[in-house]
Amino acid sequence: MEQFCASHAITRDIEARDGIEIVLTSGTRGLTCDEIDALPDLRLIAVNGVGTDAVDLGAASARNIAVTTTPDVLSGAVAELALGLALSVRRRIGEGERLVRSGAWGGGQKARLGRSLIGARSGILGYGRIGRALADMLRALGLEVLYYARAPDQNATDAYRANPVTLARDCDVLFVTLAATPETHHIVGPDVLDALGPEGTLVNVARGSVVDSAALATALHGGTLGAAALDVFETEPATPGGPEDALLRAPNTLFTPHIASATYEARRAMAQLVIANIDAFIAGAPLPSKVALS
Ligand code: 8YV
Repeated sequence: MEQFCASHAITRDIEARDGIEIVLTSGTRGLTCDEIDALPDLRLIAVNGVGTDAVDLGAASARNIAVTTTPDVLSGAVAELALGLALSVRRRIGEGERLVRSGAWGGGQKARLGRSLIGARSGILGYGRIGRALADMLRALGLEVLYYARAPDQNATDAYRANPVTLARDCDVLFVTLAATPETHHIVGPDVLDALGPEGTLVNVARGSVVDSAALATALHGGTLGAAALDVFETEPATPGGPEDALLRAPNTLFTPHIASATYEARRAMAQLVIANIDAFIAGAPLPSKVALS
């Protein structure tokens, strides 16, 4: 395994031990190369989530360890949070709520003006299961939907844009729903934010690493980007005074603490799918939602 591990320190709370065949982990917790290395009998990594970016897939594949996730069952929950974030940040619902609670109801009408979502052009960066579930919701609200993916989807009714900058230029609200991979790291950088512009809104429910948060903070503070709503951050948890501080202090923002799949309904279905995968593994049956590893 040596060639795959960046370091050989066991960085988190898994100690080397024999006999462990199955690890159940979350999408954000994952399992590092060192941890995989420390578990010589490991045969299955069951992820309670869809993100595999925190799992060292190379190390898993090299050891022929199966990896499963919980696709589909959380798509609606994640998509609806993205929709809620877009509506809330554009209509300034969070700011309005704070005005009422602080007793500053009469803060002036101009201060309360927002931008409508209905009638806006939406762009979806990443047209997988979650992106397509969101597209269905946006279309149902009468919004025009554009999307970017590595290749056009032949079954899509939505209009394709060949790169993220063109997508951002042609939409008012850019939703980020793509998987975090080395290729998508900082895919939303200064060029995409510039293209989205001072009236544009960015919504990220994917992973923090796909957005260059320093560039995002600069764009928001400088007014070259209209607004941003984030459920995910490059450093989680994001805390005042921490690495995301400039972002947390930026105007026209709305933040949630990585809760996109956190509904009773989605989490119950995710748990059932995780258990179905583990049961199938124990029974020696095909795994219901196995990740294809190269
Ligand atoms: C969860 C996620 O926060 O699906 C993912 O990859 O990030 C989220 O759904 C997490 O995995 C819950 O365990």
